[in-house]
Amino acid sequence: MNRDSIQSTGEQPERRYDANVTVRRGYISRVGKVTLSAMALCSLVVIVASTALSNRSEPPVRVIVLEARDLRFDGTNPTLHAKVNERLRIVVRNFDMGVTHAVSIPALDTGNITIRAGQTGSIDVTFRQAGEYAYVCSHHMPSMQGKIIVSD
Ligand SMILES: [Cu+2]
Repeated sequence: MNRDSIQSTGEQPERRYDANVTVRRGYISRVGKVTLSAMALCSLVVIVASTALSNRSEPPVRVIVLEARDLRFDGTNPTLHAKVNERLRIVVRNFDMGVTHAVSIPALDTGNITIRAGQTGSIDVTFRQAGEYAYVCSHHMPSMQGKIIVSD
Protein backbone atom coordinates (compact mmCIF):
# COMPACT_ATOMS: atom_id res chain seq x y z
CA MET A 1 0.00 0.00 0.00
CA ASN A 2 1.13 3.50 -0.77
CA ARG A 3 0.46 5.85 2.23
CA ASP A 4 0.91 9.01 0.17
CA SER A 5 -1.96 8.08 -2.11
CA ILE A 6 -4.31 7.42 0.82
CA GLN A 7 -3.54 10.79 2.44
CA SER A 8 -3.85 12.82 -0.74
CA THR A 9 -7.21 11.35 -1.71
CA GLY A 10 -9.31 10.40 1.31
CA GLU A 11 -8.16 12.68 4.16
CA GLN A 12 -7.81 16.09 2.62
CA PRO A 13 -10.47 18.02 4.64
CA GLU A 14 -9.13 16.58 7.88
CA ARG A 15 -5.60 17.59 6.98
CA ARG A 16 -6.73 21.15 6.31
CA TYR A 17 -8.31 21.23 9.77
CA ASP A 18 -5.10 19.86 11.25
CA ALA A 19 -3.15 22.58 9.49
CA ASN A 20 -5.32 25.27 11.16
CA VAL A 21 -4.81 23.69 14.54
CA THR A 22 -1.08 23.53 13.90
CA VAL A 23 -0.98 27.22 13.03
CA ARG A 24 -2.87 28.11 16.18
CA ARG A 25 -0.65 25.86 18.27
CA GLY A 26 2.36 27.47 16.66
CA TYR A 27 1.10 30.89 17.67
CA ILE A 28 0.46 29.79 21.23
CA SER A 29 3.82 28.15 21.53
CA ARG A 30 5.49 31.29 20.17
CA VAL A 31 3.78 33.31 22.92
CA GLY A 32 4.76 30.59 25.34
CA LYS A 33 8.36 30.79 24.20
CA VAL A 34 8.42 34.55 24.70
CA THR A 35 6.92 34.13 28.17
CA LEU A 36 9.38 31.37 28.99
CA SER A 37 12.27 33.48 27.75
CA ALA A 38 11.12 36.39 29.90
CA MET A 39 10.78 34.09 32.89
CA ALA A 40 14.21 32.61 32.23
CA LEU A 41 15.66 36.12 32.04
CA CYS A 42 13.96 37.08 35.31
CA SER A 43 15.28 33.93 36.99
CA LEU A 44 18.74 34.74 35.73
CA VAL A 45 18.50 38.28 37.10
CA VAL A 46 17.30 36.90 40.45
CA ILE A 47 20.15 34.37 40.53
CA VAL A 48 22.73 37.00 39.62
CA ALA A 49 21.27 39.44 42.17
CA SER A 50 21.17 36.87 44.96
CA THR A 51 24.69 35.72 44.14
CA ALA A 52 25.84 39.33 44.33
CA LEU A 53 24.05 39.74 47.67
CA SER A 54 25.36 36.47 49.09
CA ASN A 55 28.90 37.53 48.20
CA ARG A 56 28.54 40.53 50.45
CA SER A 57 29.71 39.99 53.97
CA GLU A 58 26.62 41.48 55.61
CA PRO A 59 23.67 39.20 56.36
CA PRO A 60 20.14 40.10 55.18
CA VAL A 61 17.96 42.58 57.03
CA ARG A 62 15.65 41.26 59.75
CA VAL A 63 12.45 43.25 60.07
CA ILE A 64 10.71 43.84 63.38
CA VAL A 65 7.29 45.49 63.20
CA LEU A 66 5.94 47.40 66.20
CA GLU A 67 2.49 48.93 66.46
CA ALA A 68 2.29 52.29 68.19
CA ARG A 69 -1.02 52.31 70.02
CA ASP A 70 -2.22 54.05 73.19
CA LEU A 71 1.19 55.69 73.56
CA ARG A 72 3.07 52.39 73.76
CA PHE A 73 5.08 50.30 71.34
CA ASP A 74 3.12 47.07 70.84
CA GLY A 75 1.23 47.57 74.09
CA THR A 76 4.15 46.71 76.37
CA ASN A 77 7.26 48.33 74.84
CA PRO A 78 8.65 44.81 74.36
CA THR A 79 12.32 44.00 74.86
CA LEU A 80 13.87 43.23 71.48
CA HIS A 81 16.86 40.97 70.87
CA ALA A 82 19.56 41.26 68.24
CA LYS A 83 22.97 39.91 67.39
CA VAL A 84 26.11 41.93 66.89
CA ASN A 85 26.44 42.88 63.20
CA GLU A 86 22.88 41.80 62.49
CA ARG A 87 21.12 44.18 60.16
CA LEU A 88 17.84 45.18 61.72
CA ARG A 89 14.96 47.25 60.42
CA ILE A 90 12.55 48.45 63.07
CA VAL A 91 9.24 49.36 61.49
CA VAL A 92 6.67 51.34 63.48
CA ARG A 93 3.05 51.62 62.43
CA ASN A 94 1.21 54.46 64.10
CA PHE A 95 -2.34 53.46 65.03
CA ASP A 96 -2.86 56.39 67.43
CA MET A 97 -5.26 58.70 65.65
CA GLY A 98 -4.32 62.34 66.02
CA VAL A 99 -0.96 61.52 67.63
CA THR A 100 2.45 61.88 66.02
CA HIS A 101 5.05 59.35 67.15
CA ALA A 102 8.72 58.94 66.39
CA VAL A 103 11.32 56.21 66.59
CA SER A 104 15.04 56.33 67.20
CA ILE A 105 17.88 54.66 69.05
CA PRO A 106 19.53 57.59 70.82
CA ALA A 107 22.80 55.73 71.42
CA LEU A 108 23.27 55.24 67.68
CA ASP A 109 23.04 57.41 64.64
CA THR A 110 19.64 56.23 63.46
CA GLY A 111 18.08 59.65 63.05
CA ASN A 112 14.75 60.44 64.68
CA ILE A 113 12.00 59.35 62.32
CA THR A 114 8.66 61.12 62.72
CA ILE A 115 5.57 59.00 62.10
CA ARG A 116 2.24 60.73 61.74
CA ALA A 117 -1.06 59.10 62.67
CA GLY A 118 -1.91 56.27 60.31
CA GLN A 119 1.58 56.20 58.84
CA THR A 120 4.54 53.86 59.01
CA GLY A 121 8.17 54.73 59.56
CA SER A 122 11.33 52.72 60.05
CA ILE A 123 14.95 52.88 61.11
CA ASP A 124 17.75 50.61 59.94
CA VAL A 125 20.40 49.73 62.43
CA THR A 126 23.38 47.42 62.83
CA PHE A 127 24.80 47.01 66.30
CA ARG A 128 28.58 46.70 66.35
CA GLN A 129 28.83 46.07 70.07
CA ALA A 130 26.96 43.83 72.47
CA GLY A 131 24.99 45.60 75.17
CA GLU A 132 21.70 47.14 76.05
CA TYR A 133 20.23 49.90 73.96
CA ALA A 134 17.03 51.92 74.21
CA TYR A 135 14.59 52.46 71.39
CA VAL A 136 12.33 55.41 72.02
CA CYS A 137 9.62 57.67 70.77
CA SER A 138 11.14 61.06 71.51
CA HIS A 139 7.67 62.59 71.88
CA HIS A 140 6.43 60.19 74.55
CA MET A 141 9.42 58.85 76.42
CA PRO A 142 9.85 57.53 79.05
CA SER A 143 6.39 55.89 78.71
CA MET A 144 7.16 54.97 75.13
CA GLN A 145 10.56 53.40 75.38
CA GLY A 146 11.87 49.84 75.16
CA LYS A 147 15.10 47.87 75.36
CA ILE A 148 17.14 46.10 72.73
CA ILE A 149 19.50 43.48 74.10
CA VAL A 150 22.36 42.86 71.69
CA SER A 151 24.49 39.77 72.15
CA ASP A 152 27.50 38.25 70.34
CU1 LIG B 1 5.09 58.46 70.62
